[in-house]
Amino acid sequence: MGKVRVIEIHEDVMSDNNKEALEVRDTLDKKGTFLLNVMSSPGSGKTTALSAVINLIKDKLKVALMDVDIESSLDADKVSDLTGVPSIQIHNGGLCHIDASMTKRAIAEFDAKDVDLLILENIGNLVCPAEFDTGAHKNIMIFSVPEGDDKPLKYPLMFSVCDVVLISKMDTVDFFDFDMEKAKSNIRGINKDAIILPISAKTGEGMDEFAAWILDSVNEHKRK
Ligand SMILES: Nc1nc2c(ncn2[C@@H]2O[C@H](COP(=O)(O)OP(=O)(O)O)[C@@H](O)[C@H]2O)c(=O)[nH]1
Ligand SMILES: [Mg+2]
Repeated sequence: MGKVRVIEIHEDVMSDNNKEALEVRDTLDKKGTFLLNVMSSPGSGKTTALSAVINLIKDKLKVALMDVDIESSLDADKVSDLTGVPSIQIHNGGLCHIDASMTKRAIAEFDAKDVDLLILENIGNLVCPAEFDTGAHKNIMIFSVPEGDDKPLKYPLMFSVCDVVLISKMDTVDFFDFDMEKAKSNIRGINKDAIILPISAKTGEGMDEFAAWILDSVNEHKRK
């Protein structure tokens, strides 16, 4: 049997993506649009938390949403119904991530000139989305109380690329063996700069702080 030649394409794919992500950020900077990438495992509460926070900020900012899923437009429809902001659904062909070329094509669907804040609800997955720069200005992730306080130890890359970690479903904390101090120290061990915010879309806990962080980030981006 002849030797099989192995070609490493990972680095090329990544460097092409990184170039494209810089182009996306540059285009959005010129239009004054801030892109926020939101990642988590499926069911952590992205759609619910985003709908709630959009309702707190939509009078102050022009907001639009891009939702990524393998099939259906359930989440994009839900956010649009609950908030009234424009949304589009991206079907990414069954891939476990979205990359900058896909963001670029999706952004072209909006007249982004008139959008202050574009939110990307990424595909539910804690591995692949962390590897691809989407062109976003900030990355946030949500991990929910039922997923367990050791999640950061299992998926360190995702926790390392995020500016904010939201710990969601705080209303369920009494029903799970979730140690908040352990969760925070597990996150801190990977990413000492991340802002950690416990939230509950059900009770409203932490939602004002989440909204304030978004408003500050968008305004800071506009000043640059
Ligand atoms: N108890 C509780 N349930 C929540 C909360 N946020 C979301 N959920 C529920 O968790 C499930 C998944 O939420 P969803 O927003 O669709 O998660 P996504 O897949 O990350 O977008 C739904 O049944 C939500 O009602 C919360 O703060 N508290
Ligand atoms: Mg969702």
